[in-house]
Amino acid sequence: MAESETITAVATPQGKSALAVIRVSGPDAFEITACCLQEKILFDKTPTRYVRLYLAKNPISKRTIDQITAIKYCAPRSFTGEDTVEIICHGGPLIVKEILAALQQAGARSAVAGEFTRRALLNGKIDLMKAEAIRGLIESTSEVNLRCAQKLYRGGAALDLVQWREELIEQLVKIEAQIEFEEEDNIIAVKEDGKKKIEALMIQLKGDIEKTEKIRGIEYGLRVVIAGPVNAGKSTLFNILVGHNRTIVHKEPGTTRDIINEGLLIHGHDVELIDTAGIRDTEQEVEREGIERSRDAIKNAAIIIWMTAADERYSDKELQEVLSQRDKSILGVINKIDKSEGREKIFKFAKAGIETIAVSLKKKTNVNLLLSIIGKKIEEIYERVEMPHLLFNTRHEEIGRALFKEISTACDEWKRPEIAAYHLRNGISLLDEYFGKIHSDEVINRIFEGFCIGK
Ligand SMILES: Nc1nc2c(ncn2[C@@H]2O[C@H](COP(=O)(O)OP(=O)(O)OP(=O)(O)O)[C@@H](O)[C@H]2O)c(=O)[nH]1
Ligand SMILES: [Mg+2]
Repeated sequence: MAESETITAVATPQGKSALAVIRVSGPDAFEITACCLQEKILFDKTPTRYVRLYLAKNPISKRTIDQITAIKYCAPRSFTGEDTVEIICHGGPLIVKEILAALQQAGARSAVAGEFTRRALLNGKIDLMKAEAIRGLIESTSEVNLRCAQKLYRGGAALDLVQWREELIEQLVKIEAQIEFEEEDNIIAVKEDGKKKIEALMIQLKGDIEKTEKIRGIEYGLRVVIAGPVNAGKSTLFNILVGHNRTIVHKEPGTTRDIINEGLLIHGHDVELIDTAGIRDTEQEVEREGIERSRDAIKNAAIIIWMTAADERYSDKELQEVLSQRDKSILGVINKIDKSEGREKIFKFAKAGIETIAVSLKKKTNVNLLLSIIGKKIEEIYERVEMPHLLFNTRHEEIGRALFKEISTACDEWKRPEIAAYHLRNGISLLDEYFGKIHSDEVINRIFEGFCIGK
């Protein structure tokens, strides 16, 4: 479907930069751009994909705006599939504004968010999955999301899912044949065999749904929680890690009463660092609420840094509390060794199999070692993150869950062919939806609403 309007927008971020890229796309892209160049004839004669210097001007006042380079791409060999010009100008916001105004005065319309990619989709230059991948590449603020978007961009699961679709169709055909004809023993055997194949797909899908859930858990950064008894030095460590005095440190036990979090990069990885209220028995209502929140944070953590003071007595109860979180990555930190050696604690923690380090945050003893161990633990978790094979974003997840439901119901109802066939058919439609073979405007709008203008 060809668009009649020619659109324009800056494709690089707003603000000052060395260079900026302005796109013009649509049937009149060449003519409109030519009107905005001092060297109109030269531009007209220049072959496509050939880079040349020009002076951009306002088509009405004729005033020169900037020295630019412009490249023509002829339809359909452009990103949008339309005639397109890419103008590279100096990245001053006023220059960009003036060139855009000139292009608009010459007849282009300002593009809306995602309009270039939407045109690429409508012109068959990319499919829905590629459009989603592009959005993911631009939008990802976390490493795991970027990895998903890159996988999708490279073709992701397409091949697997095409095979899945074929498998579902094959089973559907067999079931439908069964409905038409008399039941015979050998048909029943084929049917049971088919059910096993579908069940194998279910297992794959379930694995992928679980992987996606894990990724969601670290999407906004791996949760690293600093927890432990009161007055152990938790907030002191939090401030060291975030690099400023974000939270109050005080000798009074029970200083931190709430959850305090801050996003940061550790060894290049996104981390959500959380300081918590010290855990102790207390009658104080506010503090008790704070401790509840600490326990919730511990439950949702990927890494627990358990801080405890060397000069406070070892308690079995404390160690049990730490051990109850064994499924997490735990680092025991015995702090304040400037005050006491804390041998018993170090011994008991290490004996219980908890990686333990003795430090003094005050005297800076072993602090660098502590930081590198925390970094290593974060890296270990990121390395262990398994990428999904099929589901790379929330739209895929929704479809994946619905598909799982349909095919598992089909398996449950395998002995009632009409019902099983109905659910298999639904499953095939869901796969078509996944590929974008069938899509509503709503789905397309959802994909494009997250795009920036100029993409
Ligand atoms: N001697 C000594 N004091 C320390 C050390 N680390 C922290 N402190 C002090 O211990 C006190 C408590 O530190 P915080 O960081 O507030 O401890 P916290 O674990 O956050 O305490 P709550 O928020 O009350 O649970 C402060 O006075 C710190 O200066 C250390 O290595 N040695
Ligand atoms: Mg504190």
